[in-house]
Amino acid sequence: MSILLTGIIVAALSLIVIVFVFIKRKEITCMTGMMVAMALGMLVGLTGGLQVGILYSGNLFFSTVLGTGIGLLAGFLAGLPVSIMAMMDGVLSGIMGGMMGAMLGEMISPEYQHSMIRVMLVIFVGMILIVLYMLQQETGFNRLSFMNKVFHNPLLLAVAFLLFFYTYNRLYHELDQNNHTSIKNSPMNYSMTNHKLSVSPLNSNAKLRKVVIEATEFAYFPKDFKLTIGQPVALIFKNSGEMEHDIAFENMKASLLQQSGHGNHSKNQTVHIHSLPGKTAEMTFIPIKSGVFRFYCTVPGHKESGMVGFVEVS
Ligand SMILES: [Cu+2]
Repeated sequence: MSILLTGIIVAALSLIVIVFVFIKRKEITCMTGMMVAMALGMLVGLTGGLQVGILYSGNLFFSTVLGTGIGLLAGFLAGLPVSIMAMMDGVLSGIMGGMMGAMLGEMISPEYQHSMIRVMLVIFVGMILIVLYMLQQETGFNRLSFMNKVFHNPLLLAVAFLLFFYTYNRLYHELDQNNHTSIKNSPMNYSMTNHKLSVSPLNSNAKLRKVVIEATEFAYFPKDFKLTIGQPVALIFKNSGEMEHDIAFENMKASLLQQSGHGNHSKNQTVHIHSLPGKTAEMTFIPIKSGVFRFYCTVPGHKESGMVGFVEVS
């Protein structure tokens, strides 16, 4: 949902630029047209690519295709009304921006994803304002217009900028609470129902569920499973590989009962288990928040190699 909000802002601002270029296409020089198309293609590609990279993390091919597609389209539409050269400039910049954005979204560690989106949006909005200002100067748009006055009043501009980001941040934070809904759109989700659960009751009276997750080089088995809210779970993390692996659950809230084994640690009710090669570690916790949560290996490069999965808490 928070990604959707950012997407809407990016799409709305891009549309304003494209419509502006289209209306004033006769007065825009080729040089300015190229500059505008390049800026828009690159910015939309980067911001859009970053978001699809995060949304479809684990599938770099899909996010790259989608990211470059978004950037290419924005650059194409901004450049087309002015000249072929501007269009080409826009398309190429869009492809480059989309590719880089998708890679950034794929590689960035989950705790910084939301900050990165916010930083990118600040850059996006700032640059689009400069592009609009440049277009307005170029086309001699009514010099006494409201927009012109706003642009020439730094104080007003700063206040408007701050107000915009304050509102955006508040909205973003609120929507982020329903973060798991965006994960539901992931292409990996379809396999959720097809997989068998390696869960067996340890003691049917105590209602403690035992869940075994095995890690090997760059895969979890099972890679998705279900938990029940309020039911204690003994999560056994078995490392059958030749490297160190861990399992970290993103945004999953749990009350921790006990933890054993080497190197386990937990902060703020998050579940994170670490296990050395050939070793098994265990943690008992009670899931307290429903939703679909992603889990992954935090060892650099492992998530990208396929150590990602989903847990559904209901
Ligand atoms: Cu690993």
